[in-house]
Amino acid sequence: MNEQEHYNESDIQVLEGLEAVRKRPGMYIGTTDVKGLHHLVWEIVDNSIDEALAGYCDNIEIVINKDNSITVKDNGRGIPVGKHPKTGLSTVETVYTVLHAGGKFGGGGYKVSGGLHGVGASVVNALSKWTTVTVYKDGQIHEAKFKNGGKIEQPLTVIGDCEKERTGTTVTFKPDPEIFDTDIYDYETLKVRTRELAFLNKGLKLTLRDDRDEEDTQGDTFHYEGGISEYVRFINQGKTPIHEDIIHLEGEKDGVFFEVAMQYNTSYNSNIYSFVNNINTHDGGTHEEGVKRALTRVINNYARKAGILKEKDESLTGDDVKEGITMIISCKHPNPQFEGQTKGRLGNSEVRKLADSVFADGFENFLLENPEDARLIINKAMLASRARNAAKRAREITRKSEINQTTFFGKLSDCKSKDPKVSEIFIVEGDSAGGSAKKGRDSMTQAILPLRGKILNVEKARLDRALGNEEIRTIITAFGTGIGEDFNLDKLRYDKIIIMTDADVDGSHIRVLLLTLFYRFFKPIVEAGHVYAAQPPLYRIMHGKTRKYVLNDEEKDKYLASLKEGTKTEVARMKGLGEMDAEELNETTMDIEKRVLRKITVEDCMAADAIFEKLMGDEVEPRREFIVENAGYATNIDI
Ligand code: 1YM
Repeated sequence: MNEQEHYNESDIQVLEGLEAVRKRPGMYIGTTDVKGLHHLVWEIVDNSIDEALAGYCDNIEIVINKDNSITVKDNGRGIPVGKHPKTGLSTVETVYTVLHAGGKFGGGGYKVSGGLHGVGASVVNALSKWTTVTVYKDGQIHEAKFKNGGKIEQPLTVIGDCEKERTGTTVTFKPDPEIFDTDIYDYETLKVRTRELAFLNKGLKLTLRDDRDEEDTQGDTFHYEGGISEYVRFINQGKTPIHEDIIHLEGEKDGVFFEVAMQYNTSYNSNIYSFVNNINTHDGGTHEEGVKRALTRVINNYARKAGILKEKDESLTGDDVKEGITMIISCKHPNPQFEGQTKGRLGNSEVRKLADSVFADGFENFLLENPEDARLIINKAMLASRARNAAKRAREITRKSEINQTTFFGKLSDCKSKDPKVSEIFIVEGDSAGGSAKKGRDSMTQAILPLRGKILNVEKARLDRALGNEEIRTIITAFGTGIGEDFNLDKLRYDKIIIMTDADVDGSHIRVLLLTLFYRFFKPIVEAGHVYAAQPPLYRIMHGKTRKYVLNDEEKDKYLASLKEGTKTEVARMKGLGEMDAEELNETTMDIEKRVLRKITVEDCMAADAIFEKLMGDEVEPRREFIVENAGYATNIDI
């Protein structure tokens, strides 16, 4: 009788606990939308992963069943089946019905479950219509069943025998549709995280299968002996690495395990992802800080010692050495402290030192043993540094220009009007065309900025170099918007920015450079539709005393066909802007009434940007060919 009463009491407590979860599911799993639905899977899988981290499990299967219930199966030791001293229930029932029970039972090891929300198996059970737990252990199959939010339907019972060697836990649960907005699982969502878990836990085999799909009988199996190295390789697919080997370093201290894998590619972005106990630390933390600090220090030390970075050169910054890096940082910690609003930051201060020393030692060795790779890595960081400084200079110049405009306008012949709504600027290729344009313009509303082609040669011109270019600096000043952090579209001094270049290779060069410049630094100007290409005529047709300019062959043929025969007709192909006199230029290309402009879109700029990147190679001939073959979009501007 006494025992019966006791059982009832704890039974009531248990039910109250699970009821609390059902009342406020958000507190335990964040949300009850599709995200929360998927969260349930990881709560169960986490228990299997813990078992893998403890060294007893190397195979996990996840199945979406036909009825949108989920089965998770592992080959670990199996949840203990004995009676639990405190609850009087079997351990399996305790783990699945007592809130926060999971963590208290495990002896040592890393507990990944309970990371973000401190929840576990009992929460999944509380939010499920039904749950079945099967344990294979000591030659027997044990089963417990729960229904309606974790009420015990069938206490743990031996339901059969199995081979003595067979051990493991299988859990099937059906999320309660009364709790969740949706009960349909998304295969892709589960796949991405399953793959990630395989990368983060090397050697562990994870299989995901969709039994709703009649054709998918195999599912996807993820198994990476290389762990996070293979994660880096995966992310860098489709990018161009600048060194062959992925750098993979690891170390351990006082039960804290730390590892990092990285490889540089030719892009300008960095992909750095960090994890603690398989949980993504979006906001970084001590593990990330340790690595970044060491990365910057080691590269600078090496570059100085090797004489690549001279005494007069300023040190490379964290941003410089990060350019083009793909890096995965993974830390397994027995007692992680998650900080910040979203608990996405690791706070344990001892990890900073561990991460720093593991990374610094290993990375320095890598550089010493691979001097060729070291040179490529450092060169990349130095180019990033130059680009950063150039952008800074350009910003400073535009700032200064507000103080003393005339000094910084260079060759700009500005218009008299200060009203941006009626003002326009022609960026003109070459001094001679610039001269004609200046004479032929309406000086009230039209500003002329001539560019000298040679200076704008894109050979090896990275944007930092471009920004070191005086004329480009003048462009920035003339626009008045500033650049980078200071950019302000409202300050644009012209309503129309008109690129006026020839339809030849050199003209393409300049266009590609300008469009790239606009795309990277003045995108809002392009988006707002302020950038245009002038369309100088391709032919001049004299018919008796009448003169006619046409933009392309089609127009020429049409015009010629319409002419009266007998009168003398002369067709001249216009070679370039430079050969037109002021009057001609005005009449054909600049006069607001007669000219034809083509609006430049962001897509035009993107295409130019892609070409620009290809142009960065060292060999001249393929580059020249490339321009001639691919600058078609740019020549179209002139059609
Ligand atoms: C499909 C879900 O839960 N596997 C699992 C869970 C446990 C163990 C093994 C386990 C842990 C320990 C000892 C230990 C859990 N046991 C407990 C508790 N798969 C799944 N596999 N023996 C077995 O941590 O010492 C909680 S989870 F608390 F009962 F030990």
